[in-house]
Amino acid sequence: MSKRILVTSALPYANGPIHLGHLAGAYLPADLYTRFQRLNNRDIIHICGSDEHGVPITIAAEKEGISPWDIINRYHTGNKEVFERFGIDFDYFGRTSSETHKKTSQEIFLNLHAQGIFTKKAQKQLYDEEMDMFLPDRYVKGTCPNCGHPEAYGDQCEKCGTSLSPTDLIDPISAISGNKPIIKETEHWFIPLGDFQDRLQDWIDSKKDWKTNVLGQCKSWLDTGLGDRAVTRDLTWGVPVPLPDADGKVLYVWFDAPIGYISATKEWAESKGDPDLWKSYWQNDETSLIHFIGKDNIVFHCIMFPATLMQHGDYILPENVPANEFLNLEGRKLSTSKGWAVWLHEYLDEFEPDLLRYALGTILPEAKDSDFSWKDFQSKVNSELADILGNFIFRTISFTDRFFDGDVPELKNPSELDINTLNEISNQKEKIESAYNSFKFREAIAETMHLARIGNRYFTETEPWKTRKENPELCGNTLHICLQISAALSILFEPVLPNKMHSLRRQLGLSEKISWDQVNPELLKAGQKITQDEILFEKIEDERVEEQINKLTERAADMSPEKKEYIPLKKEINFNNFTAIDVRAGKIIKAEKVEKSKKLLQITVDLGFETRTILSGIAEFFNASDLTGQTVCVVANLAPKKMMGIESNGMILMGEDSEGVLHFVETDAEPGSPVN
Ligand code: B3M
Ligand code: ZN
Repeated sequence: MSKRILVTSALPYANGPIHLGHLAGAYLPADLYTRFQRLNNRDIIHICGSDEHGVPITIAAEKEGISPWDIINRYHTGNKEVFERFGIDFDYFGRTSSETHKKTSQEIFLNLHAQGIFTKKAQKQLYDEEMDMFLPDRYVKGTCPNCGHPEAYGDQCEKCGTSLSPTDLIDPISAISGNKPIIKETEHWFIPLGDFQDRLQDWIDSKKDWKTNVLGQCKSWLDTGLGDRAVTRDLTWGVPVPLPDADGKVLYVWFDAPIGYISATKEWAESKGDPDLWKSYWQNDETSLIHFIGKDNIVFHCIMFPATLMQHGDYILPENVPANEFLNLEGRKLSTSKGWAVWLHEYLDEFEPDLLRYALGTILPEAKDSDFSWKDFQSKVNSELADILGNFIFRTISFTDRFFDGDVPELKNPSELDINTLNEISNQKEKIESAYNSFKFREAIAETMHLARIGNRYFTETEPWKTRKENPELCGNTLHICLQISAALSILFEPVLPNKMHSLRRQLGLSEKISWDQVNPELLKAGQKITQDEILFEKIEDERVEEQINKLTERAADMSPEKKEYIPLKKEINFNNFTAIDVRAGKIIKAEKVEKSKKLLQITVDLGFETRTILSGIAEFFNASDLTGQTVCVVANLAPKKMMGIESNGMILMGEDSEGVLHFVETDAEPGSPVN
């Protein structure tokens, strides 16, 4: 067992708020793991922070017309706070715009540069002439060469997941100006990942216990063969490349961001008054480094960053990278740009953190994508937290309170069932800890809930409401055992439900200095006082989740590109202007092409009181022979107009759709009827 554990979770881009997809990918599993290890008195720190560089930040700033600093300050502060409210227990939440980070990433870049690792070469890049800038990564959009998706980004197609270079895109356009870019040459520093191929392969081959989804991605990268990767970009926002011939160049965000884990650890050490402390985590073989990330970050954490660290030589490599797959929402892919997301701050304004920690914990996308739905959230809260755990604790404590004066009864002459039930505490404890240690959080949570289920069943089977009168000793045994299970649960459920379990321990009179190894069948002493105060879990009414579903669908509808608003095509008129037009119902009785005209049809319309000849520019859309019998609306008081030697007396109204196709405005009214 390693001496120390260094947990990192992916640095969220400071360009938007945290949503449930973020939580399910990295932060909740990282927090469950960290809390579990802390309970086991392991030396563990959890490091995170804001990723404040890269194109996602500058594009967000440009969209709002504010500076990147405004964007990162807003979201860094907001995200840090919302993580705290949710109970993600970071030891340090740094940011990559800090001085420490700039220094640290420049040092690491220079170290590799001094070893002669990078190759500098000219590269053809897309360039926006009007904006006078290169268009790296997400600054350019176009059609994916792999799947034909028309909205692929310069670094990745989000539809098929292929990672791309800007020049791979078909019909690229600049994401900021919409201009068609030109190709221009520029120089960059590249890390020749091919030179690391064998070392990376050996290292990953040794990771027998990594998750199959992670090993699968690594294998596919390694099998394709690693090439050169640019570690610099032509941008003004980022860590400047610390070389004399690098004006206007910054480090590629995926070069500097993972170094953010190191710089944040340095800042943490400083905040502890022990500035060198970070070294015992990053530069010490007795530390296990664990990266919690989402699946889209695997290549950076398992190939690129390890290559950097290997070459540098002074740092440890990750022991495990338990990356999660994606979380869908109500059966659809989560998408912030489409408004299909549940924001954590909005959730927390409505519900308690522990409910989501549990509900989301039971559906973490550990092996494959999973789906969050509000109905499922409600059912997890109502039929598991409230009906099983909450009910078990409530009946145990209130029964003790009412019939035993709140004293833990003694266990006397336990039956076989009593002993077996008590043994379940240790059985479940073992199963739970082995699940936590192997990053199987869903299983850990299910096994913990299982202990509550065992307790609930035992309570029902032993019928203390009957034995209370018939055989008080048996009744005392039931309550003794149920209280011991409750006490064990108050620790075993601590990683998932920290607030609720705190409250439970208070009711059971347990001290706050708890640890996992205390969990045993004798946590409570006979005679010890317990007090009932609050009910742990209230059920969630249907209306409350329906409200959430409505909020989600309304927002998505609001943000949908199909959403149309009224854009006036003509200036406002008054009522008299409108009534000045004499529109009548009519029926076409004859139509023919006007000779030598591509567009005009000569149409004879029955207006009831007379027949009129009207010329209409619809020949490209209709066959003259098809029009007989068509009902139409006609502007009857339009001044006559001569075209191609024929006088037109009126106008047939047509609707024009978004493709420019014309449609008749039909009416069932008799010819001659006014249309108002
Ligand atoms: N900011 C990407 C992401 O949010 C990125 C993670 C950096 S971890 C070093 O998916
Ligand atoms: Zn694609």
